[in-house]
Amino acid sequence: MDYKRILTIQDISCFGQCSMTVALPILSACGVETVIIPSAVLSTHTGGFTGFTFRDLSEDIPAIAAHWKKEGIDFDAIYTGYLGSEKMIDMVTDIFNTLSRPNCKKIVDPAMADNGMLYYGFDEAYASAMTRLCKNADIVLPNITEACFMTGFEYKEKYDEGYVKALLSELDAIGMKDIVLTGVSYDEKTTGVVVKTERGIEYYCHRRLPVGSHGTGDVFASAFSGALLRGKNELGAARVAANYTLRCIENTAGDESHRYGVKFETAIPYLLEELNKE
Ligand code: PXL
Repeated sequence: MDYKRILTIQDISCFGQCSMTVALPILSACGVETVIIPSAVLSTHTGGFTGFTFRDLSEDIPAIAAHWKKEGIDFDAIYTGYLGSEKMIDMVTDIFNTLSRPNCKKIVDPAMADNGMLYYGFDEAYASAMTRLCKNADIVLPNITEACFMTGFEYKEKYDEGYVKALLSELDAIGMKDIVLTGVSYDEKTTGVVVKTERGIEYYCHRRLPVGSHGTGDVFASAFSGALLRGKNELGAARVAANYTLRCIENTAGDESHRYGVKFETAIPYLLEELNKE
């Protein structure tokens, strides 16, 4: 089997089942060599906790990248998530340019907003820096809120296919390449992922559970990146990632003390089943 190497750049939220603590095990389970750059270290993620610590690690990044360049360490894919500062975002563009193997897939999950709002600590300047980074990616994985922040398009809670098509056209117009738009739901019972590639616009629709869970965007993006490196196309990788994310939410539903993340670990055998289908 082809053995691929991916670099993921995102924060370490020490507690909370998101970002790096989710990406590393999921990508490893997918059978890809996973290399990390932590963008920041927090005691917890910023959603629903107060008083968390935050240490920005951007100062350390250029030396890490320079060392790898000297050692000839490079990547088949680079996948970024929560970065935490504009400085860090700009460094990622340099890393894209210096550490990519030929045909390296640059995957950017903007990881900055949800439900119509930017995450704690982010502002318009952060959103524009993230938009610049997304323009340098091969595949972007925004939710509807993030897509709206990047384009200035009006955010709506309820929308139809016409709205989603128009939003995708806006992303296209500002220079995004392949787009995987997550959390696209036209009714109460279903939700899904819209995938826009050279093949056109496709929609993978699945059941919608009546619970919102933290960290599911990171579970989805990690499984998507792993599945892509295992040879799935974008729609296939979106299907694997969406099915796995749904299973993780089901795994966690009903446990009110576990709203900060999803129990993704015990669903890993299911991820592998999905990955090995076809
Ligand atoms: O799951 C996205 C994420 C990652 N990292 C940190 C976050 C969040 C979302 O709130 O706060 C630190």
